[in-house]
Amino acid sequence: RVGLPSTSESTVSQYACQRRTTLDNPNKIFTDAFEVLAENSDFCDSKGQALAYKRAASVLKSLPAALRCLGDTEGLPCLGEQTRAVVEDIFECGRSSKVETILSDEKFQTMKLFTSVFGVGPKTAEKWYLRGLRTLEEIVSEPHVHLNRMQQAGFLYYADITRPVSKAEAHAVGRIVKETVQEMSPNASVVLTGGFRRGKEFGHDVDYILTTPEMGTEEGLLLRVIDRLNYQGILLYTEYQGSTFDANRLPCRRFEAMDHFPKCFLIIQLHAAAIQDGTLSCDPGDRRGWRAVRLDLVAPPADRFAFALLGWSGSTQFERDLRRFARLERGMLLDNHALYDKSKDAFLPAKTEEDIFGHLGLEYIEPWQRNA
Ligand code: TTP
Ligand code: MN
Ligand code: MN
Ligand code: MN
Repeated sequence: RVGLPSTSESTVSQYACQRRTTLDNPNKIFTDAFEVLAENSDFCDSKGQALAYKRAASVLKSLPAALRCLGDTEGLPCLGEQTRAVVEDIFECGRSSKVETILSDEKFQTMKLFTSVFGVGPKTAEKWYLRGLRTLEEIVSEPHVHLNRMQQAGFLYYADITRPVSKAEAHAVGRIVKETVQEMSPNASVVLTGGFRRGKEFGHDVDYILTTPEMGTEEGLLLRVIDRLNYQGILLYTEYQGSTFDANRLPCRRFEAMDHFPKCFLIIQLHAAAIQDGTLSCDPGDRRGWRAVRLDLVAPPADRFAFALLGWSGSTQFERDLRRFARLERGMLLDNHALYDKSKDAFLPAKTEEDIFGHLGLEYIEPWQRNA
């Protein structure tokens, strides 16, 4: 069993926050299959089953080498009968018939197409599917379909938004945000988060955290940044959510990605001239000289920066397991805002992510090792 940890030397933790998961994934053939199964379960509203597939994929992503036989899955956490059967299928036939069936299923294909539109979740997609709609053209031309503002933007910029954002484009967006912030608040900081902080080459959007040393000024700063981008004429879509943050509220028990900080979900125009090497990841035939990019900005108060950074850096699976580990192994509650120790009945403050890992008694995991 060369290359894989045997049970005697080291065991793989059931918690992603106790594993180091880089972007190089030697088990992609298996994890891709699990991710199709997870997505299908999510479409069918089987949250528990979806989570089981996501956990299995996450465990395999953390392994230093490819599985060589079914026996290599022995002793691994989060791999049950169903996931082992998929691994066995892939070893025997080079593919999983269960996955092939889903991929060729009309409902799955349609749900995948509809949910690829910004602002369309599984609920809406299913409603459209049950009405007999099958293509994006049918949706926009159907008079009885009501689209909200977000979905309208999703259709309008569909081609751009579904095209992956490159690292160079993400940094170009960061420079625009930094320049804008600098003009108004020289002490404020703009920090990259999300998938690009984890080292990804491509992403579906760009995520930055804004914060000011003067507590209580972050919400105003974010609003002025939005104003300024709007004045520059590069804002194509703006969805602003004001703060609902309450410092006395306990961290939430269940995993939910949404937090209470002031934030915005934007679509901005990124011009080729703003990019270091001057090339946009667009069709070569595209003569506009710009592309639309999804940008998320969040503005936590300074004393919550570390929690927000840890929460927004992802991956989602890593975040889920951090919170589950805190609750089940340490009797603590963690979310994007705070860490609370139940036995001490006290909030544990943190200036850095290292402080949070320290409070949890976890070895520090670098952002690029959080691709669980
Ligand atoms: P995403 O931008 O959705 O995902 P990503 O950056 O990991 O991957 P991609 O390349 O596809 O963009 O979310 C980033 C993290 O932010 C994710 O762990 C969830 C978290 N998040 C919150 O904590 N609160 C929120 O309100 C939102 C919208 C996201
Ligand atoms: Mn790896
Ligand atoms: Mn992102
Ligand atoms: Mn995002």
